[in-house]
Amino acid sequence: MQKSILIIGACGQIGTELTIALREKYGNEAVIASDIREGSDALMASGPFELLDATDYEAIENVVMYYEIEEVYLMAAMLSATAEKFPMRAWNLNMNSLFNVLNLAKDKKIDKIFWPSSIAVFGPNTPKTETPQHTLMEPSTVYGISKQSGERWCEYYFKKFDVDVRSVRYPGLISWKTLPGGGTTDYAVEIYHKALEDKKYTCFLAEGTKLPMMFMDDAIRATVSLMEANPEELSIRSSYNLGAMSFGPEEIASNIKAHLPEFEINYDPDFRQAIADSWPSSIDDAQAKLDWNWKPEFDLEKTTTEMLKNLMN
Ligand code: AKB
Repeated sequence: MQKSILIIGACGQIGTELTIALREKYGNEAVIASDIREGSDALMASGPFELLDATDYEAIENVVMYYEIEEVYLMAAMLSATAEKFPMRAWNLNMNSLFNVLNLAKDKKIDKIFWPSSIAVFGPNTPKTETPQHTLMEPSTVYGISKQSGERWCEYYFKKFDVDVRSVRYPGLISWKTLPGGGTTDYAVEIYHKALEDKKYTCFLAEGTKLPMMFMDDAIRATVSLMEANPEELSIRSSYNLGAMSFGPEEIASNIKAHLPEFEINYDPDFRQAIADSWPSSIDDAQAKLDWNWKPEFDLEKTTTEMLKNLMN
């Protein structure tokens, strides 16, 4: 029998593409999309959908029982910039949703969990370049504190209750199908939209703000590979560092200029600059490479070509 998968937060930036990818792999009926609101027409039409609040344990349990769910991908979260504005709402959403699925697995109602962490787990005292898997963390943002706490709980549930939970620390993600919302790395998506619409973009991060980034196809491939990996091979049950490329806004702008010579970038940094300044500029993902053969396929040039090609259509 085909395994049954639930995606919570299926209508967000990652959830949308993950749902499509998992439906292609396991069949439309095997992948139940859920979110607090409905998503794109393409997502809604492609398979089962449930309106679901990630903080409501009983509602999740009902869906899990009804569809005989084995694996849960918990993609619902409040990201870094919005979380600074609503700290308690961010903490409640990011932590309660995680406890809901960890407890379902502890009670043997589901077998496996994917939960996304982020480069936001690192803080201003962390080594900035080639940030190691194990290092000083001390996150200084609401979102980062919730993600680091989440990592500790994942490892605890794995060790204490044998819960099969797997996680990666996503860098900023660049995609054309769904817009991100409320993140500090969102500029790296907005810039492509504005380049095509207005031929200019005012960036909310300063020139030289180098951050780790990844094209969505790589992020989805990483997620699915980690979930398919042999559990014996996984040495990390908090969350794996994951790298692909690192650049500042001026580098992405000059890449866009190579395709659209009239494009102009300006800088007007806001409160998100302080968040970006607390994060690493590049990531050492040797452990992910070693344990489950992680290898990125998209660099900045390839990403820019894909983004412009798809957004122009
Ligand atoms: C954000 O900017 O908040 C996210 C992240 C790096 O986790 N994209």
